[in-house]
Amino acid sequence: MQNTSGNIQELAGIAGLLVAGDKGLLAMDESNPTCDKRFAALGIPQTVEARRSYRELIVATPGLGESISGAILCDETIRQEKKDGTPFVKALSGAGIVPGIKVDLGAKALAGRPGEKISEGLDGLRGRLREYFTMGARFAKWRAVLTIGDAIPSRGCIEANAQALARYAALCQEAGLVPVVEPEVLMDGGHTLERCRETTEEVLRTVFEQLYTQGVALEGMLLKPNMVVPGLTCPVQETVEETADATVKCLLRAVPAAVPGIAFLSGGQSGELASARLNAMNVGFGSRVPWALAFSFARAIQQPAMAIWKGEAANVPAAQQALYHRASCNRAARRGEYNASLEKTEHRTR
Ligand code: 5MM
Repeated sequence: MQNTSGNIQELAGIAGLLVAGDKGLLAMDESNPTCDKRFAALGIPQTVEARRSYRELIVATPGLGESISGAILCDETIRQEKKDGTPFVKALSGAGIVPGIKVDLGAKALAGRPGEKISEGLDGLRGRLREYFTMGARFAKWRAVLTIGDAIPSRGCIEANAQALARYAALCQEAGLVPVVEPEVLMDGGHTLERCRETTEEVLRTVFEQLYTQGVALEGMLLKPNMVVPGLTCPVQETVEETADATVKCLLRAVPAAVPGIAFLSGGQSGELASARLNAMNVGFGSRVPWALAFSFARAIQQPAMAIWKGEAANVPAAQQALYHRASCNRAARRGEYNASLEKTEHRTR
């Protein structure tokens, strides 16, 4: 372990807490453009106040802490408060949910590599992390985006993103924040499950090589990868069990055992499918893998709630019910106890 910050035990404690038992992370860190795009599709006004109200709905959902260990916020949200003046960070901590923060500044076009992206945000990151720690964040997240296409992702794109992820992770650990390392191989396209598997393995191997080179303590971080699935428009769509099998076997080849947990992104899968695939992984491999198999979903937890809310105060309780339900389904998936019948017996908030 090369990290010299002397706080590795503390980081390992937080990382362990985030994936303990049957809980997982809630990603509520959509950038303003992404959040606005989702609001626009549902006819919700795209304003600071609408985004604040929606995030208050989430943070104030009764019983959310039963399934959610940590919530990832964005820069706008971490500075906001509930209507009664309670800072979101305080409300989350009060509900037993560890506040986290997304710190990349977005995926931008990678020079000289048409169709490929590099996530930016390393300049000034040390200062931003210091501020977020003071505000109460105890973990952070950085997402790299890899696209599958003709001759992409290139080695240049994979290596550039892996190095940025590793430099971000090292800075987080120095600041006392657990880095959640998110290399996302996108589901967009007609590629096969096998192409996703080989790309994901190459990306993960490169990321862990860079994490080692930059002296990141694996015990004090979490990995947030894509599941290994066929492209959205691939004519062959493998079964839930086949994707679970491919995902875990890929991870076993590329992710060191010292990493305490794997918290998957949902990547545009439906809530039900994401829960079913996570469940199948825990049923088939949960007791045989070295890391916790958890979740860090955004759309697969939030989408039904946002659609019910529609920006109307009167819809808040029903939307919170939907959010609580999806979070509870994923909690069941962590235990390997999720099945389709749970979708009919709505989980009720307290
Ligand atoms: C892949 O996106 C992450 C997980 O969300 P899904 O479960 O919906 O795939 C998510 O944390 C994402 O990184 C944030 O929403 C931020 O995205 P943008 O692109 O708005 O910064």
